[in-house]
Amino acid sequence: MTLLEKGVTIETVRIDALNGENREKPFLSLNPAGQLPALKLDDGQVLAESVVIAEYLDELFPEPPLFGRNAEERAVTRMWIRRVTLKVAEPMEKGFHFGRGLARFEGRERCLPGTSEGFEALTRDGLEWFEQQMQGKAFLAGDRMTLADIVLFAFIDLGNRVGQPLDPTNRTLAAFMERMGDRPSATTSALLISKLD
Ligand SMILES: N[C@@H](CCC(=O)N[C@@H](CS)C(=O)NCC(=O)O)C(=O)O
Repeated sequence: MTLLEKGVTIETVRIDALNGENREKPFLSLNPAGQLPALKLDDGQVLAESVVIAEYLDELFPEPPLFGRNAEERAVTRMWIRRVTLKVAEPMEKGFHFGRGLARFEGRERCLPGTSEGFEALTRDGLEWFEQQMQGKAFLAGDRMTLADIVLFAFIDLGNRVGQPLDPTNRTLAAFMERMGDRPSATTSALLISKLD
């Protein structure tokens, strides 16, 4: 979505994460954390961590800004990204990896079987908190769409796919999902992903 928002195209290489290609050489020599995405720069350096990659791309291709036009706006964006990461992304991922995704992930990382329900509850609490925070606002940072919204959108979407659906009583977030889902960057990326299946 970051690339599509900016109208930037880059060369892509498909890695079969479902079958664990990302956890083996040669991918591990690019990203020792064994996760996607990774961005190889022209000088051979490799960046990993999706938010870091997005911020790097935002610096290279500043329009439209996904972090902000000044230090204060960028700080506010980073604050929301961190909150989405801590309150939604991390517990959701653990809930998935330690529960429904256990068969896939137990050979890849330390899993804590039997704890997924607790993590799923933490995720629901986090989403409830965002439901309150989003009241009266179009986006997390107010009236400007930022990477924080893309991250929240992507994780709520992931939750819908891995058995942690958004509680429909979170109406403000449901409306946010519709708004974000209507963006050309969202419809196009969904189309691109469906072609990979
Ligand atoms: N903190 C990393 C997390 C990346 C992540 O969870 N990537 C998934 C995307 S499919 C992945 O590689 N999953 C397969 C695996 O962990 O083996 C980031 O934000 O880039």
